[in-house]
Amino acid sequence: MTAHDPNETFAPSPAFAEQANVGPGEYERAAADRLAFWDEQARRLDWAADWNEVLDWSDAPVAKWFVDGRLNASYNCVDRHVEAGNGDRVAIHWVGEPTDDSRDITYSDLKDEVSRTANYLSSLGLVAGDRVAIYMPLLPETYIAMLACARLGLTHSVVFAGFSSAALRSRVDDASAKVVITADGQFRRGKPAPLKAGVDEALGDSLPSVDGPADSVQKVLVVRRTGIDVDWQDDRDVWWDEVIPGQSAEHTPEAFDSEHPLFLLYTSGTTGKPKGIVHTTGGYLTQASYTHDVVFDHKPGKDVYWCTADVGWVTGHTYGVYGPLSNGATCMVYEGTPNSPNEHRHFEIIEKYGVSIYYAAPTLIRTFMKWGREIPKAHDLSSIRLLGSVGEPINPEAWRWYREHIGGDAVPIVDTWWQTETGAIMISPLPGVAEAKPGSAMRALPGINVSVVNGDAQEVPAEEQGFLVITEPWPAMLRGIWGDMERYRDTYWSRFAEEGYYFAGDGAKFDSDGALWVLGRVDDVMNISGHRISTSEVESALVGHDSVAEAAVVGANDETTGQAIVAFVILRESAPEDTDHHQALIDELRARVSTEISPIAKPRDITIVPELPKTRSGKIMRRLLKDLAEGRDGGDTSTLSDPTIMEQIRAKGTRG
Ligand code: 6R9
Repeated sequence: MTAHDPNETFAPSPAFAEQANVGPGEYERAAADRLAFWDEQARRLDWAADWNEVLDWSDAPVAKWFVDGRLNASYNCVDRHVEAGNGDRVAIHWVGEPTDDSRDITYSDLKDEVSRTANYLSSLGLVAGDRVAIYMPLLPETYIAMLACARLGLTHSVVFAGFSSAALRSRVDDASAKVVITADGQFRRGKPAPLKAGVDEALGDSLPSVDGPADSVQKVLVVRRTGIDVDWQDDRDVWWDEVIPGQSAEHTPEAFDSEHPLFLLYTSGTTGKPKGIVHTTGGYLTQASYTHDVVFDHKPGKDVYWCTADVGWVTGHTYGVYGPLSNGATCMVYEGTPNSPNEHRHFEIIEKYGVSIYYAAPTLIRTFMKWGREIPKAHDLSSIRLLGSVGEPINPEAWRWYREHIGGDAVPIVDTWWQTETGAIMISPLPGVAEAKPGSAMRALPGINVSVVNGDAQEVPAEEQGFLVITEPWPAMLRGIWGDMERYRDTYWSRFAEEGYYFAGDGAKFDSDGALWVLGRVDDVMNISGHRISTSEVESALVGHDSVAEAAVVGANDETTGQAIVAFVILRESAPEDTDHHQALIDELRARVSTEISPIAKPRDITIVPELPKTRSGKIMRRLLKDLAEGRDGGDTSTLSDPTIMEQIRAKGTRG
């Protein structure tokens, strides 16, 4: 096993740095006058009316950006590219899960389809400010629906199509959505699975969590995707293909106030009532557009850009739809799972379409590692010139593997830290500037101010762990929690109320070179005999072993040490299969953590499991593993991508 130097850096090649959209001067420019910098960035967009003030923070923590400015997000993502003569450029290369199913949609096509859909939605009597729920797999119509809502000032609320009908219902109710847009079904590993049936259940009165039908919903608009049988309510349900194609392709977008709510997105994975994060228009689109440009070094008309996230997640909103389309990007959209029909699917798509920018989550990268390097090796991936990571701390081992086996050992990797709440990327290397360190998100972007502080809001010295805070308001920041401003203040602004810092809920540290390391949620910090050890540190050490594909670590109550470290690991395909070997492997792993971090970090238990409990967006739900490790019955598993996983893990018992 090779131990890597944690200070090893990867500088961009001179050729990359030379052609990069921004250079090192960007930081100073932004720091010299932050608001003037954002004022300039907002001018990337087309505004129908200019703003009178860049930021109004007088009602903190509720910001107003680009006060009194007016714009239309859909016009900015669609029409203006057509007007600029780029109507023939492909906006979306869509690839269905069945291998013979694909569609290319140009910006002109997109303008027509979005206009038709907007005309239909307004014929229903919907007016700006009404909410529309979108419960769809990754179809062209999903993008069209979002952009049609934006065009009319309808606030969309996308609910991940893998969520249960109960989850859909609570989101529909919370937002009093008037329309639900869905599909008859979705393809999942080669087979059609029902989707509309889930909507019927959500809106009806049979769920245990509801009393009576969802009375806010007037229409359910259904895309015919799989052709499976569906139940039908004539007065409520309409087929997309029966009402949209006949609409006029002409639609004049209206400009809305910069602070008009563009979308709600509910955060998943936590207990209790979901939080509807509110994002508005002008500031959000400004930061989405700016960050997509500079972090991904995007070149319109040249790059083929692939953000693999589902639109049910914030990454799918900002870097699947609004950021790239506002910049006239050609986007790859793939409907299915990465191993349908086999593990080659993503690499085949990259090769076929010449994908040049690829943005994925560490969990997917570790899955690729588990499948083995032979799979990407069978493909020509030389079109790739930049890789991105988002969603969790990326362990240095996965970072190196990603660069070596997907990035041809040459391309920059941007490790991007942000949240549903921040709306857009906040911390990331600039790819033409940074000497990136594997595992570090490096530095706050130009125009963004962050700090790492202790419980008393004092900045902590280098190498010491503290809380990640954002010290100044930023354009894409959330404006509240839908219907619960009290909870908004409480969750994010009460911890450092005096200083007015936004509390991100993540632990972080600066190293002695000034690189920022995000160490995971603060509730993921363990306390072992008084020593603070982050779960991701131990996970990283475990995953550094050749036989381990993924690891999840939790702190469980322990009589002697306060907390004890309990680890769950998935082995790589190449690991020895016979279970006699497993005890030896577990001993080896313990020893490894002990030498890599410290004997204090040695896990008390290590269990080899077939899978880990993950949300649909790929975050490991450590809460469930903690329940298991502390002998409690599992909590709510409804947001898991595979609800049976906990049963499978429990069957293994915790031992080691
Ligand atoms: C975009 C997104 C936010 C939480 C965040 C943090 C974790 C995201 C990360 C990262 C370390 C990164 N996170 N990106 N941790 N390095 N590059 O993921 O939004 O689903 O709201 O999650 O994800 O813990 O606080 P969201």
